[in-house]
Amino acid sequence: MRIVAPAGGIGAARFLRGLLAHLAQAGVESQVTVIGNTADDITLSGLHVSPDLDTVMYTLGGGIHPVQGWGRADETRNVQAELTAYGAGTEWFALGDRDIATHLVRTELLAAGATLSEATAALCARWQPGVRLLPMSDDPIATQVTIADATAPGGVRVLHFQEYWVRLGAPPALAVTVAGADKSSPAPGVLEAVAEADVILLPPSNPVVSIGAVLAVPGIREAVRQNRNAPVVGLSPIVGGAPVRGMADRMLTAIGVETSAEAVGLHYGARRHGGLLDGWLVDSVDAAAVPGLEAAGIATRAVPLLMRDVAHSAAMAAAALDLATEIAAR
Ligand code: FO1
Repeated sequence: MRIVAPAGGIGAARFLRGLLAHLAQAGVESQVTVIGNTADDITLSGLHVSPDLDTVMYTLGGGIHPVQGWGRADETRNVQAELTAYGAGTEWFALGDRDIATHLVRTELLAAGATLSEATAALCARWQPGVRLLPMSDDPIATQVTIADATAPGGVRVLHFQEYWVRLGAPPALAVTVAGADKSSPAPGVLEAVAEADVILLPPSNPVVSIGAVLAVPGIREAVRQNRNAPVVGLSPIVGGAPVRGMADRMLTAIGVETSAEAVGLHYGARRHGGLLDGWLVDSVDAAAVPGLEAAGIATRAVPLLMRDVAHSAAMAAAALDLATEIAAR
């Protein structure tokens, strides 16, 4: 079974870990291709950091910091302390010593002319994540968030996503822009993977700055819609009216979408009405959303969506694949 999943960071990585566990337990012969969001990427101290690619790679490769969900386990921050002593570096974005090695290898490869895809493949050769991890694009794309700022000209400030999220703690946002996406192309293999997929899953990532950023790369959304052999099943990142983690509520508000499992499902839209979804999983607490989503043409199931451990995320993956099978059998 060829499974393709656009992915953001922590939520997607934890879901994918459950997916791989389920496929192994069920003895399903499968290849999983992950299309990683690169619009969170940031250059710090000259190093190219790809947070969402690294979170997937580390989580599935066994090197992730288990509590944070980003960065490396068993981390130290001696380099960052030295940078601070020089008055250099950016203390607000924690770069651990082990993590810096990843960014050094990536940056060295890019400087030698490699593409982000090639650099990602080289890093994954070490980590063996058990999926094919493709950047959504090898072109520069950066999510920018606009906030109100009375002290700034025009009363607004446009921020790099990481500064908005990590440095400022995600204050209310007025707009979100995936800068550069319109001029970008999908990375090699992305469109082919989508076209050949048997199932396409939208993990419980941020629908605006993670999945939304991947879908903003020209050609990817259309490739998903055009592959009629592959049921598209998404999992709500919103449970009981709130994001399970992160700032999806502020991002959804910025684009005028209510923070609910139903609103996000309708935001992705039913494939039969020009959207993406054939199926949608909401948490059991949001079971009341099922009839409205079904009426909108999206096959919907209410199942537990809190990923407390691998077993829970494996059960979620099983539920998503079961729904995909049901949809394909129609
Ligand atoms: N998130 C934080 O909240 N604080 C940090 O200091 C931080 C550092 C960091 C370093 C490397 C990396 O790959 C991710 C890091 N993140 C940090 C998480 C990151 O902001 C998010 O994982 C994604 O950008 C959103 O999905």
